[in-house]
Amino acid sequence: MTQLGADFDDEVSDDDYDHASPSVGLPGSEVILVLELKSIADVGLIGMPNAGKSTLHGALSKAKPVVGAYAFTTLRPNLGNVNYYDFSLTVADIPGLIRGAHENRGLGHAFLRHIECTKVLSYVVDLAAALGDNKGIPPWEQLNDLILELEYYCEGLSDRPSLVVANKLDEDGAE
Ligand SMILES: Nc1nc2c(ncn2[C@@H]2O[C@H](COP(=O)(O)OP(=O)(O)OP(=O)(O)O)[C@@H](O)[C@H]2O)c(=O)[nH]1
Ligand SMILES: [Mg+2]
Repeated sequence: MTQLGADFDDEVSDDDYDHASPSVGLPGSEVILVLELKSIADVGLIGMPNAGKSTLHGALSKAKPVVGAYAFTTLRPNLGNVNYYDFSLTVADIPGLIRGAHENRGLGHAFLRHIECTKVLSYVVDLAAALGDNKGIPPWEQLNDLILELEYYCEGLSDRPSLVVANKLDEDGAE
């Protein structure tokens, strides 16, 4: 006979009851894990503020980034998918880098960390930055500075496959 109640007397044997009895378990363990995402996108758009990264990102993907004619419009990385027939890749629009980013200038090195999580580096340089009355940095210096910031942050980071996007080619004198 079991103590499970009269309705079950015929169906539940004493053996069954013994199996269901709780036993003393082993002590549990606890661990705190800090996990870091190692890959956020296939391609990262890297450039000085205002170079046109977000405009390009919006043109390549369905992302709807905020675009503005001032520095630091983008404050955090945005992802978008680029689809071309059966080919698809993820592109990350990374906030603008300035000289000294590795020393936490501008938006700092938080975003250099995001660049580390992309496989291909796409340097977006503004061909119009130093044209006429514009007081920006000439394109070749932009490229040099960007590469240096990556290297200061993490030696060898700029060795990844990369391409250079010469942006704002439509501006007078840019070509
Ligand atoms: N003439 C011209 N202007 C462009 C081109 N691409 C972007 N712009 C303009 O450049 C300005 C900056 O564009 P964004 O796409 O916001 O630049 P960004 O690199 O994302 O800037 P941050 O987010 O601040 O780093 C905007 O006024 C755009 O309209 C281009 O190919 N030609
Ligand atoms: Mg932007």
